[in-house]
Amino acid sequence: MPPFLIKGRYGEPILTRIYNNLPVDRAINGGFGRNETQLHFHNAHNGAESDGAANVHHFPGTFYDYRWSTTLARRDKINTGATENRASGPDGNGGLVRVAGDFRELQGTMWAHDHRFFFTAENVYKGNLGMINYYSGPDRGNEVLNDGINKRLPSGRLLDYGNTDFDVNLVVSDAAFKPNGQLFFDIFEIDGFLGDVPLVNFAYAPQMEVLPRKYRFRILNACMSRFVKLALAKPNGQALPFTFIANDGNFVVNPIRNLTALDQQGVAERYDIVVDFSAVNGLAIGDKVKLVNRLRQTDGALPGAELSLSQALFGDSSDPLVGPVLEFKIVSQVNSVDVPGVILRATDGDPSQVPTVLTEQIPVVSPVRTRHVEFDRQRDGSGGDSRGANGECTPDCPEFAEFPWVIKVNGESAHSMNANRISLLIPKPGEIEHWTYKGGRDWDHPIHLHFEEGVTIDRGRDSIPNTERLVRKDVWRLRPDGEVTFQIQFGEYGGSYVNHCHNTVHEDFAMLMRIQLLTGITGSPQTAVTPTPNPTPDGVFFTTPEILPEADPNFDGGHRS
Ligand SMILES: [Cu+2]
Repeated sequence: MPPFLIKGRYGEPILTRIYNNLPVDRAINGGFGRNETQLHFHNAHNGAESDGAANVHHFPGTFYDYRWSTTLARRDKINTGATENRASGPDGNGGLVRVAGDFRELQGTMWAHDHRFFFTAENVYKGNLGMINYYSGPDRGNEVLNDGINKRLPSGRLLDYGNTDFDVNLVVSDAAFKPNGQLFFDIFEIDGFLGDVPLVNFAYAPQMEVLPRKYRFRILNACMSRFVKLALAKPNGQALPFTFIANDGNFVVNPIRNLTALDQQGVAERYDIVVDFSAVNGLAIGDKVKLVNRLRQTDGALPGAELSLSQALFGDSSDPLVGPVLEFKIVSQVNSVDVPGVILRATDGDPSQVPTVLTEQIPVVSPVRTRHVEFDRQRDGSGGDSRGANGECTPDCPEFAEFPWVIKVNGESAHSMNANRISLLIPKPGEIEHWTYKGGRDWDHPIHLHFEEGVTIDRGRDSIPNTERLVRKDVWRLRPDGEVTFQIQFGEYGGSYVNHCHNTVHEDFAMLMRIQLLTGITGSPQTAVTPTPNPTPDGVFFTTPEILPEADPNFDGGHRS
């Protein structure tokens, strides 16, 4: 079964009802996975109760309604009257529905996945994930509609919006199998889980037929722990250059052309690229192009060496994930996915464009406050403090698990995940902050901040690639002993969100903290911290969360500013 793809558009909210039809008996899970779920819509601007990560998992025999509002960020500050044509979604008839908010914050390539605390890796690995594309005025998913707003990126022309004939989601992951063909997973491994079988859209070594023209690919790393570095190889083994257009669903201002490899890509990062399979790149019908992973990884905690394309094409004896993961075959005609029965031909031509400007830059300004967040491992072996005095977790966790992965805010004490504890608090919407994430020397972490994207400013003493510099992201690789600084602004909604490592094994063991957003709006329930929901099969009871000193927004390493 391939992962699902949901097409959303600005101006049309989505109600998604998730039924949990899993068996009630936990013992028949095949050795891993929890029969409880909350579905996180990765970084869409939704209210906390619909973010799928507020300790709101539900049980077999129940459903949960997620209100995916398609909110465009800054709707409370910028373009509040919805007069800007670029802040819009397709109306289905060639026109646009304008929405309030900042068009520079339009999102495109996103995904959704299980987020049951302490069991996320197991449940995602079992297949509870899919992709969600948001379509907008500029990013219409229609390559011929010419209204001065639409960027006409490769996509197709048969549907008003959301064409996928030439705009294809690629979910890259790794898996391991038992002799009986069932998935294997090691629930006792805490550094990270690496599979030995590469998958694209859950298929092993797939081949995709393409026409000799431009395609857009939306590439998601959906591994549990693995980093990848992808490149394209022509039949002669040379790199096929491509154009980078979006990072984590956010357009770069100017497309970055003639790349011969992507940056390393951590779990949950999305890279959108445009590839031209035509004679422009010396390709012809019958040629085959390979998508190749060039990054060796044999340790769950961090990646190893980057191999050259020619080395990687031959595979690597220490890592079966190095090498081709997907083959493209250039053909003269394909069947349309968007309108079954229609034949698309090489002779149709390629009306798509990759314009030199895709969006405008959000300026970096002096922040109202700064925050410093360290992602670390308890070196004394004492473990984190996910368990309370009686050995219980909130929510319940595996019986014998210990929790070495911890998070520190502004130099205060280190903590592992507890859904009833607030580690960081945003006092009111609209204030611009600068955050610095810091990693450790023996590992790399792809860190995900829910709900808002940050403008990536700086990587300390490391170089910052063009695909990240001043680019909006929602997942940052820290790199071994590295750090990254970004500008962030919260708005629109209050409530309980999280910040965590997206190496899902680290996340489960329990590198995750709760963040509280307050709205300051009189009459709103989010003027105060949110009581913690504690779901049970018989209903929900609420508890009052512990608030750490560093969740005082002005508390900075021992002094109050
Ligand atoms: Cu991590």
